[in-house]
Amino acid sequence: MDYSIISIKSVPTEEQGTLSFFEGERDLPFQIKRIYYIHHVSAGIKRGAHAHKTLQQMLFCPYGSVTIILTDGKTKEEILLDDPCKGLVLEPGLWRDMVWNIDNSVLCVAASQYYDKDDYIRDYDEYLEYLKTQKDIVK
Ligand code: T46
Repeated sequence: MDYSIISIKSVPTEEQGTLSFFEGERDLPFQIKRIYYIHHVSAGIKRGAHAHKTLQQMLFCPYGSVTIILTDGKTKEEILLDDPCKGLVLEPGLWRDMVWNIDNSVLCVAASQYYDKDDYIRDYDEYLEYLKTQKDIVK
C-alpha cells in the first residue's frame, strides 16, 4: 500500500521536554503548501471516508491517539498514531478513515496542495471505479 511511516526528528532537552520538527522536501517527499489540524474531537468519533486523487499528506498526532484505517480497494491496514514523533506519509489514491481513541487527541496534517474540494472522492463505489481507471492508465 502506498504509504510510509517516518520518524519525525526530535531534540530532547534536559527536563524541558522535546522539540520535534520536519521540513518540506527534506524530510517529506513534497513541498508543504498547507497545514491543518483536527481538534476538540471526542473518543470514538470517526472522520474521513474519502480518498484523494493527487494530494500527498503527512499525518501526525502530537497529542493523544488516533487510528488511521487505510484501504487501496483490496487490502485494509490500520496505523496507530499515538506518538508525537511518528508520521504517516500518504500518497494519493488511498481511502482513509480516522478514529479518535482518546478525547481531544489532535491530528495534524502537512499537505502538498492548497485545499481543493475537487481532489476528494467521497463515495466508495466511485472510488473503486476511479481505481480501475488508474489501472488502465498504468497499462
Ligand atoms: C484528509 C483527512 C486526514 C477546508 O475548508 N479546508 C481544508 O484545508 C480542509 C482539510 C477541510 N476544509 C473543509 C471541508 C469540509 O467542509 O473542512 C470541512 C471538514 O473536512 P473533512 O470532512 O474533509 O474532514 P476530515 O477530517 O474527514 O478529513 C480531513 C481532510 O479533509 C482530508 O484531506 O485526508 O483529514
